[in-house]
Amino acid sequence: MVFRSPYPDVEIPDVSLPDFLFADLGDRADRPALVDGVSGAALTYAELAAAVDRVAAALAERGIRKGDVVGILCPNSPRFAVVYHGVLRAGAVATTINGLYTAHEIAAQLADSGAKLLFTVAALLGTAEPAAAEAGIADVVLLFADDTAPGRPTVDDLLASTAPVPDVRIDPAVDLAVLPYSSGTTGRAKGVMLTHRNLVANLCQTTPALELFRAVRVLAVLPFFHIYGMNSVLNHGLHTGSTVVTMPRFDLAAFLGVIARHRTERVYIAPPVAVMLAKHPMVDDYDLSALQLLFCGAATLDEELAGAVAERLGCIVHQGYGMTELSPVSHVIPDLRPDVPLGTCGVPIPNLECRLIDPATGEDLGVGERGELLCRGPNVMTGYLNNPEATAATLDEDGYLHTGDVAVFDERGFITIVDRVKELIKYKGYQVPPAELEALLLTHPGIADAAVVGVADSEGEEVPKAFVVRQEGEPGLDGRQVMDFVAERVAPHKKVRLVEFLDAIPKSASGKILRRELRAR
Ligand code: 4UV
Repeated sequence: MVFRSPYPDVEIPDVSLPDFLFADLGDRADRPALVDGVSGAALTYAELAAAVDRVAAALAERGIRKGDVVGILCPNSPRFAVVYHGVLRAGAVATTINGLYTAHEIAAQLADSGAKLLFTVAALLGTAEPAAAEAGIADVVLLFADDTAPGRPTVDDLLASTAPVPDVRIDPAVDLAVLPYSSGTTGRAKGVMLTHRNLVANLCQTTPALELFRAVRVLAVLPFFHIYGMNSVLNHGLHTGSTVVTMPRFDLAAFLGVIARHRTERVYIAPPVAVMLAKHPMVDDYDLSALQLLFCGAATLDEELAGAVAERLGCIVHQGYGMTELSPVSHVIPDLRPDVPLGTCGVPIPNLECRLIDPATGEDLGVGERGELLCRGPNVMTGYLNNPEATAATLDEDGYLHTGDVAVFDERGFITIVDRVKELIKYKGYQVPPAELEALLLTHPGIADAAVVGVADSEGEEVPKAFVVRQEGEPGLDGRQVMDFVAERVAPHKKVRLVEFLDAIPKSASGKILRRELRAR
């Protein structure tokens, strides 16, 4: 059975993302497109479009050509958007990197994607510089001039370029726009190949269900390096003529202060923020009356929690479901429908076909049955970069993307995510690929074997737990040592937070870790 959207299909223009957003500014030219939530500095749509052209021209001058990959390792700011769209306007491909990554993690993404230039900020040079050196990148450009890094090329230099905007022809259905990294259903993080059409399609597909999202002030605290912050917050905000108010990182007091000061009507979050909004006393100290809709995605949102937040803040709380490989949205709760169970992720977006299958037999399932969610549509990635095996394991011959999530459709077509059949762990909405941690643990001389799975901690939060088999003759290795070993080598969200020692890791006859068995312990 194929599940479809209650909305009719939408038309997807055959244009590049920068053309889609900036070719015809109409009456929005003089409206603020981006505001720095901290400093208050603003950029109008016309200023943004002009700056994007300058960056594209300067990148071409620096030798960046169509199809080249450019790394962006920066916290959210209006300049992030200028650089990101400048890269795309030049016909290049943006690979966006988590600012909390270690130098080695950054280098791995830069090298795997084949990046030729890296944008960063002075505060991240400590990891960016060794990473760029490891990946063989000589061209590192700072977003802002900084006294601590004098003499470095900056975006100001790029904006001063008088070169012509490069005349690149972008074929939206073929040419890549971005390469965010995701581990997908299995293994290490891989470059997710998203074309201009994928991103434009998802903006068009989410518009009918999110009519209220037009011309409002939108808070962008979710990081732009992740597809949710990048396409659903930044690009969707620009597409709807809204003002996108940026925050470089999450801090509860600053977050509440920005909502109050900038009177943002739409705020996008992941579930851990919902917990704070429901429980933290500080929330009462701020005037959050402008807030109309709190949109939550990236991990399961508890229905009761959603209700508590809605009641406390007096706003609508809605959920969506997405995945990097889906550009990223496939399901949203329509914003004109407040009478829906808050625990659901809403309905399929237009132009999308969904199926549920029994993961063991591949048999199609119907309403009320639990099955793996499959999606097909114009927002589905073209594949994983240089990885045909992983692509074939995720995208089937009929073009359906196998999400690795187990879902149920109700009679009204609303979907609830109930489980996962993939390895992926989500810590506070961020991806933790178990394969990466397992490979790292095996490099410890005291560890003979290891497996990492997601388990619920005492607060109900999913956390990475390592099952470890000690090397013979290493009886002294304890859990703290294992956690410290990992913590020194990975970004904070990937830390192992629980450790249990076993005599052997349970595995199938073919040597696959029996994760279900470990999770059930
Ligand atoms: O690849 P990724 O890190 O991507 C995301 C994207 C989430 C988005 C983006 C835009 C939206 O508007 C929105 O509502 C959500 O997180 O991780 C994908 C996996 O995260 C889990 C699920 O396991 C995906 O395969 N996940 C994402 N959203 C939900 C979720 C959800 N609402 N409920 C349960 N799990």
